[in-house]
Amino acid sequence: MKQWAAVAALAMALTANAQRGADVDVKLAWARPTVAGQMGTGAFMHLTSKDGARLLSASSEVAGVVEIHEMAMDGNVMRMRPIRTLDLPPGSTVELKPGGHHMMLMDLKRPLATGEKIKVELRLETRDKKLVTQPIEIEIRPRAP
Ligand SMILES: [Cu+2]
Repeated sequence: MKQWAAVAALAMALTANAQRGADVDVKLAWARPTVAGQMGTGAFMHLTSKDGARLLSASSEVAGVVEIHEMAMDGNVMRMRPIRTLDLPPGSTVELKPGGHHMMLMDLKRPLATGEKIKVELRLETRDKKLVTQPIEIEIRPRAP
C-alpha cells in the first residue's frame, strides 16, 4: 500500500515536471505595429531559462513564417540574417532587441495594431533534449515597454 502511494507520488511528480516544459521565463515581449501591405516586423523580448534551453523555432497565427535573426556585418553594412537556433544559457537573460538578435514575423497575414496581443508559440529543446512548445503573448506597441 505504502509502495503504491510512493509510485503514484513519483508519477505525479514526473507529470508535473513534463508539463513545466523548458521553464523559460518570457518578459517584456513586444513587436511594432504594421501598416497594410507591410510584410514583416521584428519582435523583441527577454528570455530566461532556469535550466538552460535552446530556442529552435517559433510560429504564430498572424505570420506565415517566423525566424530568429541576428545582425551581422556584411562588408561595412549591417544586415540581418536567420540563425538556426538560439542558445539560452542557464540562469542568464537573453535579450531580443532592436539592433541585436530578434524574432522576425514574416509573411504577415494582416496588419498588427497598437494595443493588441498576438499569440506566438516557441519550440524549445530542454537541457535534457526534450522538445517542448511554449505559448507566449506579444504586445503590439510602438516602443519597448
Ligand atoms: Cu530580422
